[in-house]
Amino acid sequence: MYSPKILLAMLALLYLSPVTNSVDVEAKVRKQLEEIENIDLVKNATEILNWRDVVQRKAIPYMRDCEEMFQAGHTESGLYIIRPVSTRKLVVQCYMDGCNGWTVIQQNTINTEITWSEDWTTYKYGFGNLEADHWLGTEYIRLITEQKWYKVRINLVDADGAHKYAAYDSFVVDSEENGYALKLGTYEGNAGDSLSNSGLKNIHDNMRFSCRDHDNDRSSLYNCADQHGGGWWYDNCFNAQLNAKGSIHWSTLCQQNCRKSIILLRPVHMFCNRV
Ligand SMILES: *[C@@H]1O[C@H](CO)[C@@H](O)[C@H](O)[C@H]1NC(C)=O
Ligand SMILES: [Ca+2]
Repeated sequence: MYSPKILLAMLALLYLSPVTNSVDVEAKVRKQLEEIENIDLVKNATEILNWRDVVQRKAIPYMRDCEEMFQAGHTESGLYIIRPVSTRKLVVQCYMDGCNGWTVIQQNTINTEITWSEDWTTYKYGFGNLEADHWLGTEYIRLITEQKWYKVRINLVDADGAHKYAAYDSFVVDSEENGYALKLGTYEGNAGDSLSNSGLKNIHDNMRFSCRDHDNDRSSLYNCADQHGGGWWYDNCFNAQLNAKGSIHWSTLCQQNCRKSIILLRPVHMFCNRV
């Protein structure tokens, strides 16, 4: 799973800690890494900021999301191992903004190397590079949103390079039996509401997820995912579609030409204790 080089680098780092038996250490590192569900989406595991804590079984790995990581004192953005309720360990990209810890569930850029044209199972368990363009996995997103009341923030860079956002004060992904249907709260932001505005032709709120081998959309003529690529909560077909190669669309902001999107989650409860 890892190039020997990376394993060696990890071992070298571990030796800095007070552990003695090298055979034990190597076995321990391998075992701990194998317990991480989506470790294949990480190119260099030594960049996981809390991996050493995880290997040494400190309390940190049992954080449920990036907000809990932040509250535990991890204020640096980057990769972290978390453990949402009802799943094994998971690596996620955390964006720590000095006040909150946001869990990144998607990133796409206009020059992306990934095709986004994946099947249901690949969307379910995630793909891409967690440090760059990726989909965390529809199942993992569902598991995270089941734990607490989350809000979502979609950061967009428009065609002119301006940074805009759309936020919804609640975000839930339904069960797989219900097609991972999207449930959104109230919109707020400056990118416009392209997901739940009933004035637009397509509404993504309450839609089920579709991709090339699962047509859950509201077009009776064809599979929107075949026509437009990627996987999304397609209607008939879309006013927003962030999961496509070379085409990041948010109809109230950009016409298939946004430069970048990032989708982030955090629990709604928190207060900012910034000093
Ligand atoms: C992996 O990441 C670590 C920490 O950033 C770095 O020191 C190391 O050189 C990287 N290894 C490889 C093989 O890229
Ligand atoms: Ca259809």
